Amino acid sequence: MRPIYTKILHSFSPLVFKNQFKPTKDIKFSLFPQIPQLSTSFMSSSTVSNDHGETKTLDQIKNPRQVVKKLLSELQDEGVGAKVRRSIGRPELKSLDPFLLLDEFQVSPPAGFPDHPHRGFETVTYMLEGSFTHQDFAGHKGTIRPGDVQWMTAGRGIVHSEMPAGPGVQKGLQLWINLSSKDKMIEPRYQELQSKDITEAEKDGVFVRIIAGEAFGARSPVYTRTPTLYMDFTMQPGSHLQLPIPENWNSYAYIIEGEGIFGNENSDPIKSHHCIVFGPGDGIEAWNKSGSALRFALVGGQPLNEPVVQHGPFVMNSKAEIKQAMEDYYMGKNGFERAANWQSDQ
Ligand code: FJE
Ligand code: FE
Repeated sequence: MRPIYTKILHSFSPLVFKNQFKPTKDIKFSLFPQIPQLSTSFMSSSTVSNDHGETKTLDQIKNPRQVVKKLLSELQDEGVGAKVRRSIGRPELKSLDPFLLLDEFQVSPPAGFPDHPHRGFETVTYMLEGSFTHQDFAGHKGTIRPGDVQWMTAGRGIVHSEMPAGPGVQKGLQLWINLSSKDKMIEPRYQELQSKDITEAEKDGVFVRIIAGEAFGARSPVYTRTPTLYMDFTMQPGSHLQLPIPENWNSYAYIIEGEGIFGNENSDPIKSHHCIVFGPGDGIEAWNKSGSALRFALVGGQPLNEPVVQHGPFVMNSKAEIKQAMEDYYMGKNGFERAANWQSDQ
């Protein structure tokens, strides 16, 4: 292996975005294979009925999770001319098993994330403002707009571009979720949800968009191969939230707008662009004691507890598998056949 590849991929240099090979069109993958959803029996909510047949959901949180880490994400360069506020994936928060990276991106043309590979994990892109077009080496192409989600399981290999679809600044969140060793080499798969298809629910001044998992008795159709919950909460002033999260999962919140109190009612409010990591417990509690709306993403996932060896956009379990991934990418093998000669047209 030529050492230059190591440097290129490791430094996330723009050179990783230039693929030298020519296209072939021989790999097909189904965009929406039917995979049964995981059971939701972990939820500690229970439903009670009274004599009049009315039902009420109880969120039984006995041990609320406390904030164990708070990180302000500052703008840094990424991709080609793009800016991201990275929280997970920074030296201070190298990873939060199963999460590998969390970027709040803001990108204006001509900046973006041109042709680059992925192997061994999933990327979840959630648009906040503006729109982004993605194109991959198997001919899949689409544009996501505010409130839309693209849940991409890279599996054994994807090469794609992710670029702004309109003028001006386009904003969103991109989360990288690790795949377990048994799933790293699965066929790539996309789950795309338009904003109108995202399940929404409301309770006592707390509005939620359910990207993955279950809240307030409603659930998302997204299949999460690594068990994950992903919510976009908007809390009105004066509202209070309790949400169960399975005890052994890791969880964090990323504040998008406004300020909120998390974990302990008497703690200081946390403002936008902060990522907070929750400690152990059976759920989270949040309060909006400010005069304006609070919006945050709440994410939880079951840790994989496996070795993580990352080389830029390749995340595997060992150095040998990383070496293999780089060889496969540069030689156009084992899932990267279509990388040969492919170039996006954006
Ligand atoms: C990248 C590998 C990548 N943050 N936020 C190497 F996959 C990426 C990359 C992104 C990215 C894309 C979007 Cl749409 C949003 C992101 C990293 O594509 F930047 C490097 N250097
Ligand atoms: Fe990507």
